[in-house]
Amino acid sequence: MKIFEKFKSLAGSLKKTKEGLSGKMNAIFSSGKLNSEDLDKIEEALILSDISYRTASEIADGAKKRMLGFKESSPAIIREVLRDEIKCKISKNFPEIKVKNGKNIFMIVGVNGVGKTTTVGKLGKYYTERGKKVIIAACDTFRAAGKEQLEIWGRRTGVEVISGKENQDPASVAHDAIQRLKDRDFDLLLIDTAGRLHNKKHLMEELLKIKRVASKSFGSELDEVLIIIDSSLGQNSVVQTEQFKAIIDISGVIVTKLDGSAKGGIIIDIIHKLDLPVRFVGTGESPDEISEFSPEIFVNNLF
Ligand SMILES: Nc1nc2c(ncn2[C@@H]2O[C@H](COP(=O)(O)OP(=O)(O)OP(=O)(O)O)[C@@H](O)[C@H]2O)c(=O)[nH]1
Ligand SMILES: [Mg+2]
Repeated sequence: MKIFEKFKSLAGSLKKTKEGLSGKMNAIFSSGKLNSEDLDKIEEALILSDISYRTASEIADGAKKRMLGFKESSPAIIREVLRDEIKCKISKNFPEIKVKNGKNIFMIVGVNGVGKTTTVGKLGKYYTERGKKVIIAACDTFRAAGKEQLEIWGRRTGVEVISGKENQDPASVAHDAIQRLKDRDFDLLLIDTAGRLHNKKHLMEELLKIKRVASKSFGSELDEVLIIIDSSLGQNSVVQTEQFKAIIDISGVIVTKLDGSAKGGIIIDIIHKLDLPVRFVGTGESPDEISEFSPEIFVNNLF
């Protein structure tokens, strides 16, 4: 698959963030110089795309320092310097996310309504198309609709779904799905969980229990615990990630609803401030609307 094809939906879904940033940035770039007033404007523009104040100042200051090394200035140079500054903040050496040979488990967590179940459905299709045999555990036994929603996704994408009865202990559903993962030639189990807020102690304990029971049945740690966050919630989703991370080990982030949001700037904070890799972005409601994340493509499509 060509690079452009692979990330096309990531580029397209940044349209709103780009629209928000471009007008302001272009006005700054067009002066061709970068004085302290312009730096404040850059900071403001970044904050409006939901980058935190601290990160926005670091980016503007970093760009200013870099500019000192240039004899000349032009709109193109300023743009490149800013892009480079952001790229440095989000290009970290995280190990790649991969489905290794043998058995793999990814567990999906997050607050209510952020797109967990939809993402599980999309990932089922994504990895099936890449030659993996995928099975899904519907561990949201809280809402009857949660299970039905996944069964529909399963039929749509040809992925087997293991679901429990309403109000069954979600950890036992995970356990049953792991037996199936081990007994049959499946490569990857995706565990969907019910939405919850970090401050609901019993619900967070339930999540830890699912993880503990799953690791025990699996015989090793889960490969990934991915938090799903809704980009339209802006900085709130950065806070949510931080709060979840304090309670449960998170290995990566999937940012949904980027297609309808101008707040794509949060991705910079997730990587830079929270030191977590962004693995995928959700770019729409359909099964194919998921894209791998690339720092390069992200920055090149910001402004
Ligand atoms: N536009 C857009 N909509 C999305 C995306 N991902 C999910 N949605 C929509 O967001 C809504 C909620 O999605 P769900 O997958 O049910 O969210 P959830 O986190 O499983 O919700 P709970 O299980 O209730 O916590 C649905 O209407 C989805 O179609 C996305 O990337 N883009
Ligand atoms: Mg759900």
